[in-house]
Amino acid sequence: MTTEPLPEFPAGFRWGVATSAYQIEGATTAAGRGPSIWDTFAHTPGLVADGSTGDVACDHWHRPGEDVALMAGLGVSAYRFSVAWPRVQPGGTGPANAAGLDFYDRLVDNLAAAGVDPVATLYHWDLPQPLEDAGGWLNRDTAARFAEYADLVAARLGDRVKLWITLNEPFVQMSLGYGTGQHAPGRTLLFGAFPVAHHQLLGHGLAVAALRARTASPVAITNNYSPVRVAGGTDADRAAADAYDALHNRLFTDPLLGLGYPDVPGADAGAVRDGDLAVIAAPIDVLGVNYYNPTGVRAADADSPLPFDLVELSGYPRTAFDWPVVPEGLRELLTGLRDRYGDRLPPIQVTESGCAYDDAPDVDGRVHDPERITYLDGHLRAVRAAIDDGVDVTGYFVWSLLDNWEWAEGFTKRFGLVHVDFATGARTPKSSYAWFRDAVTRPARPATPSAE
Ligand code: GBH
Repeated sequence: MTTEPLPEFPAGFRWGVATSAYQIEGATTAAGRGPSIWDTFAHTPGLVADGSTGDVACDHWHRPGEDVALMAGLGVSAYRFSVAWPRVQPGGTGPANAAGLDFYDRLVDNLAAAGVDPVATLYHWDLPQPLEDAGGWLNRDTAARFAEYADLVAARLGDRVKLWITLNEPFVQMSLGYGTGQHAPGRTLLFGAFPVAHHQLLGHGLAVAALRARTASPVAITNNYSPVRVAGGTDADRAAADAYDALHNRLFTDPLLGLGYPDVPGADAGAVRDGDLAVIAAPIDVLGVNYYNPTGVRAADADSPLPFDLVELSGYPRTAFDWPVVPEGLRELLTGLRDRYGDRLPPIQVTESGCAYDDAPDVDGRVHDPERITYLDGHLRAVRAAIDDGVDVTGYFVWSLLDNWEWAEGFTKRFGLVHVDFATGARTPKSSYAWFRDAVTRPARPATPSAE
């Protein structure tokens, strides 16, 4: 697969790959780790597509050296990983479990030795189960617990982490975790899940303060965004699209940037106390943006429990997840954020972008994934175009370094630049790995697009 050389990116642009703890680590009882809501969810029969769990996952806990070497071989300047809260506080409260933190301490040093900046996400959905038993993110107390946990991690990893990300995709934690129940903890509260949004944001704001006291490194939050396309021509369709846009794209970002909550059902449910909005609007240095695809929205049927209907966008290629491939949606998203928030918007890093395909080794043991190369090429051009539009985008992380445990889809969806044989743990770089290596080493090295 050959593509034209990518346009150059600004000097200092951060090229990275991303993973998350429960999706790759395995070793779920090692070094004193406690259970998380995802252990509970995955071990409940019928909730994960292939009945699998993250008990072993990519066995990264036993292979950190091999995985750092894969990153060094890629030439990326950064690695976004997440710290597992139940490794640091097995019961969700109390002093740090030093053995759990040791792992990340070594990882951070190994990354630095390989010339890769550690970017740490503090929460990628693996809430300690004891906190869920006390109400989870529906309980205001969880916000304070999260800030204490952030303090423990920062006390140990401090300035060696080059960018701190408090939460990953609080929208998905709220909507799939507590709204529809497709993710852990499997609650089905629909719009009754709004307190989960507020308590995560409050936890974020309190964690920002805790991090500022421990580190001079920049602090961020990662949200997922989806440009909304109106499907249908009626006023009701447009109103439904606006409602979905407020819920998906503004519910977290408006209050983070000092604008308070948009008008979303449930957002007046009494969770918000005096002073909370100021805590939530604590300045951040970077906005992390995860993008997968736009969403088509039209007015809901009369009997629908939701005020909108999501419709499949036609006319686009699709990934193995059936998500449409729309690279121009990323440019639209980035310029749209700038247009919506103007001077309030901090610099952006695209903290996840990637795709799932049914990648398998060929007879020679090589893994060819030309669709992923096309996908990444298109999305990187979209980022470059947004930079030309004047949007301050300072990094791009591929989701993911490794094929991994894809939540409710188990092992059935492969997002990696590196193929993983889940029976043996064997890693095989795909052709997209070689392509991305050549992309990230520009412009320091002349472009030699790989033809693999
Ligand atoms: C991220 O979430 C997660 O951070 C990461 O852990 C995960 O592995 C990765 O993405 C891949 O899934 O069917 O058109 O309605 C992604 C959040 C929410 C993005 C659902 C796509 C559905 C698209 N996703 N959304 S559609």
